[in-house]
Amino acid sequence: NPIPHFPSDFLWGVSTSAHQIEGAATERDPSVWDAFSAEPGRIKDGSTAAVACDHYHRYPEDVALLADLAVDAYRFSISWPRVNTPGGLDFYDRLVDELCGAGIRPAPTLFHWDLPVTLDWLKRDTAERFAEYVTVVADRLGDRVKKWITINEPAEHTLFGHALGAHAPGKQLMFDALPAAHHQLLAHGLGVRALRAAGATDIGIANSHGPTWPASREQADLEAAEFYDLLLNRLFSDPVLLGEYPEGIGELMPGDVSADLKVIGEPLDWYGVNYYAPTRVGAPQGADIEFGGLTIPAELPFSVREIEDVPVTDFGWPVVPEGLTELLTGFRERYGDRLPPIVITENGCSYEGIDDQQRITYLDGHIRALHRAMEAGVDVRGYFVWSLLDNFEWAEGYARRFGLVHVDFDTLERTPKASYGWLRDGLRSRRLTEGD
Ligand code: GCO
Repeated sequence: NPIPHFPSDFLWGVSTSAHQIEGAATERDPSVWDAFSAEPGRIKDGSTAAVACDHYHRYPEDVALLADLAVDAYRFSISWPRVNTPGGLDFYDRLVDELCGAGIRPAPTLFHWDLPVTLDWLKRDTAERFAEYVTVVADRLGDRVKKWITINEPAEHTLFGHALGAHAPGKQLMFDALPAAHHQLLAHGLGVRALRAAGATDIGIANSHGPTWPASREQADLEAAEFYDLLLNRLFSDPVLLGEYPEGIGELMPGDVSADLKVIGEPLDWYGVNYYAPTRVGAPQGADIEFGGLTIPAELPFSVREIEDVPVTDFGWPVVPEGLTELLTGFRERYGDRLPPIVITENGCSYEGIDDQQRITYLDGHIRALHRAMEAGVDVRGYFVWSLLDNFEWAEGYARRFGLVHVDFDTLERTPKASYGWLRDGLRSRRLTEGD
């Protein structure tokens, strides 16, 4: 187990999100995901997150699982619709107290896709509403919560939710979805300012990133891969890390973009990366491409191709640990001293079964790849496994299991998997070597 070879102050954790685990949907205002899941055909197994893992009522048991796992921190998300509901913030007050009582650092994400159904990222003032919500939360929890994440994966929420329509809010706007990207990034910057005003000094974002591999050295494939990397990676990292959009993008964004970029580029204390795998990209092939549960339409100026000769998860995602090393050393080359310390805010895989040896192989491989990036000089401060529990995997419903802990969605019984024991042994052995 590679865990004991990390610095003693390295932060180990696991991640979840409100909509995917809480349930108790009738006890809060609706989100765009409640509305989307209610539309026939939107969720592959016809399910909704109305109950999910019922974490809202079972959080003491889940915090006990975190304590037994011996993690340092727990990344969860706060449901904006629940905070809008009278008394809704009380749940997070109780959860934070339970975590602190167990000696686990809370690391909440303030937006993880479950937008109040009354709001719309295509509208600029949603960014202002977000900053107001952040202030309410920070004022209530800031005495116990020190580590904050503003926005989770604005790239995916823009692409899947507003360009392709595969996720909530189900808009198929293609490139007219770009304002949703800009307004989420603006919300991130305004959220950072709101957190600073509340005294926060440990703030990050959780952006999804992976290396983009051209399908071949052909010019058409190289150009398609370059465009994909611009759209899915640099469009979200450049404004946050450099305070500027990549060449040619700024003109596509709404409003006074140069003024907005000063907000979006607010300095961060660390930069969160959600890593799952590289993406192999080639020129469009004139037909829709099915990939990892998604349909990439033919009219997009790129196509996603299979990565040959690598294992795949039960979700069909390639397993390429060295892609994490490549991603992080590449970030260090591109951003240099503009790159704050990195935290891996998500890394995980979907496999069936309680005796999930393949998940142990996946995690072991990626933790070793992370260590190689650190040995190459990348400043990484933490690593969070996606996810503590099997949960509502968005448009896949409950068909894809990412948990270290199995959830029986009929009985809601939790059963730690083999990977849970593997991680726990690694984390505890770290403590032994530290002599704690
Ligand atoms: C995210 C991720 C998670 C997913 C995980 C597996 O937005 O952070 O999409 O919510 O469940 O990445 O797909």
